[in-house]
Amino acid sequence: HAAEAQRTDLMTITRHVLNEQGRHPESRGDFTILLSHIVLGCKFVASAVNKAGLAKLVGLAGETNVQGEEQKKLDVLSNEVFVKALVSSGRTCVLVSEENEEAIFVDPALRGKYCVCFDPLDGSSNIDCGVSIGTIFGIYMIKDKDNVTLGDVLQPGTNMLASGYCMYGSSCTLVLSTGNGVNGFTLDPSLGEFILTHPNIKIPKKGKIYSVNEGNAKNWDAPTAKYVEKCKFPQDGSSPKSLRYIGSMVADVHRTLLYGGIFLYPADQKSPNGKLRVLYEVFPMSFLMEQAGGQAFTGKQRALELAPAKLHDRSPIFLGSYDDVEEIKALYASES
Ligand code: AHM
Ligand code: MG
Repeated sequence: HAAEAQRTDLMTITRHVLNEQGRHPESRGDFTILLSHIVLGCKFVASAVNKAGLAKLVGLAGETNVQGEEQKKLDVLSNEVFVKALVSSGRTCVLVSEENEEAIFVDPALRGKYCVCFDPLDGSSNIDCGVSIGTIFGIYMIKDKDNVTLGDVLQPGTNMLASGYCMYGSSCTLVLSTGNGVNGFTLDPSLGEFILTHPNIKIPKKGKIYSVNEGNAKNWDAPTAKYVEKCKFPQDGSSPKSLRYIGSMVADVHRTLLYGGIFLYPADQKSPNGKLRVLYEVFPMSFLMEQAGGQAFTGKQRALELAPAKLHDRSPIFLGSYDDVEEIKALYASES
């Protein structure tokens, strides 16, 4: 009968967030409205990604983004949809997108109290071959409504109110934390609604998978190299770990969250700060990992305690199962 009840008593993401926010009745309306605009963006991208091959949306749009990469049409489109949805929610004041060099300050008439940092379509190298890609977002509260500055988004990740990602894969899954655990919702295409399918996600304490771009091994620092060596040739009698690497952060982190293990994008000699961006990649994923009982470490400190100086700052990141991240922390500690 439980299965039947599930089918008739649908826990949509909106209903779930309203329940969760019941503790703060004064804020529940605003946050729910903000989230519903993010969800709209995700549904749009999900639908565009599904049609990409047909609609000839794939391919280069002839523009270059902040990091100097050629933008794909889908990136441009997704960014426009998210920016417009967030602005029109009337609940945001500053937006930071991977696709925009500068922060977007919302017109005062439409301003609300939330700041959103997001990567509208991450993993762009995977678009043209139909491999999973995703949207990542982190949400902050503005400090002073009458005096909005860049400082409102350049906050440590510990100040984050909520974060999440949406993965456009074989199914479309939205994983969200509002600081009270982690929940996963799957888009039911026939309803157009995200339904709670993964309540209270906890990452296994220790995992059997490591996930890293080993093509960069030549330039790694000693602790990273030692760690990966241990994954392959454990000296304590345990079995070697499996390697899984999709090259889409959302997909690699999603698997890590559900199956356990560790995801690494370390520093290397060529990129001393790694590749991934603090505000809209490292922070939201670190927040989710901690909320699920895992850890996120930069090689020097707890990732959420970073204080970004610029919008598109990068940081090395090691995140995943509690025990696996402990190991890498120990290697960095014995190094210094
Ligand atoms: P993007 O923002 O240009 O898509 O790059 C970010 C992606 C992440 O999704 C992924 O974890 C990483 O880049 C993979 O990088 P690499 O190809 O160097 O392994
Ligand atoms: Mg990205």
